Amino acid sequence: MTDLILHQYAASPFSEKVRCLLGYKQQSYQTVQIPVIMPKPDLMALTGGYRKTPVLQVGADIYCDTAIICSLIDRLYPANSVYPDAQMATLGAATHWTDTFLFKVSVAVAFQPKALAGSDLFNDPASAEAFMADRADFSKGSTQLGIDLAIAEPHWLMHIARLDSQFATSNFLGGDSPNILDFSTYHCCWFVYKNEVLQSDLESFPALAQWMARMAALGHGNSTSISGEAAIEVARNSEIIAEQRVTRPGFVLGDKVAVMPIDYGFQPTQGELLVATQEELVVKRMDERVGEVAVHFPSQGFQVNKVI
Ligand SMILES: N[C@@H](CCC(=O)N[C@@H](CS)C(=O)NCC(=O)O)C(=O)O
Repeated sequence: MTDLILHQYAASPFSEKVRCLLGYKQQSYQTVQIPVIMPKPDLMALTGGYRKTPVLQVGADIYCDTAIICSLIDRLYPANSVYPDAQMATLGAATHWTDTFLFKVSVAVAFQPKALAGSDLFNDPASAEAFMADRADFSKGSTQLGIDLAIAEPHWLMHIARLDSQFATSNFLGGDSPNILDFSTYHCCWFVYKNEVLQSDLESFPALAQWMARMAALGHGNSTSISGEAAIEVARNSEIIAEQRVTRPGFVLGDKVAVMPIDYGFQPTQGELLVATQEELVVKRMDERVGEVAVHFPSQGFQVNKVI
């Protein structure tokens, strides 16, 4: 059995995407509850800089971004694949739009003034202030995470109405069973409609509400909580499983590189290039608490630059 450790927090929509996929695959895994805001010292020891949530750990291999996390889970547990071979380009495009543009729109809708009344975080002024300051730092240098509610809301309602129409004739976006687009779409809808203040808005979209209930019924699999320190111990006692392979023009194995997202969260991970292929980037790095780890990123949505 492969021991998966999901570094996550309960309110994180992208963590919900992964928890639901693990539920669909009926898997057991461990979780580390990471802080919602910086500092995240145990996570930083593992990733070397990448700070988004969630991160999946398999021994000394650390997977950043749900695009690569979900494809790894599907590869490890291939029954009921959510990546049908014949639709890889379509799904790659659609999930990227959903996890970037639709997610940004969902953040604006979920954090609209009337919704904040229903949020524990925003009911405590000190926590709200710390959260806002952290997220301002997180998105520094990027325009990709913020959008005005006045612009976001019509885009949200348009897509929600289209989804509602489609679910009137189909159980899942994938047809009779879910594909990866169901999971990407679900975490955005969950983020908005888990707030009681916004739940009544779903009454106008009954087929969407039923699909959300079907997705929720997949569950989260079986998870056991462990400490960040225990996860670090696992990494320290494991060998890297990533196999070296550099096919990207202009790069060679062992190049000193920095990898970071292209949209927001410009906190780079630096190390030696271990893998650079069409689909994946892997950096090998050394940390005094963790030992040697391989940090994996999807090529889509990330940039790799040489460090002189
Ligand atoms: N493209 C990333 C997006 C992840 C993301 O934006 N996660 C949010 C939380 S759901 C985040 O990192 N927020 C800042 C934080 O948790 O520190 C993915 O698919 O994993």
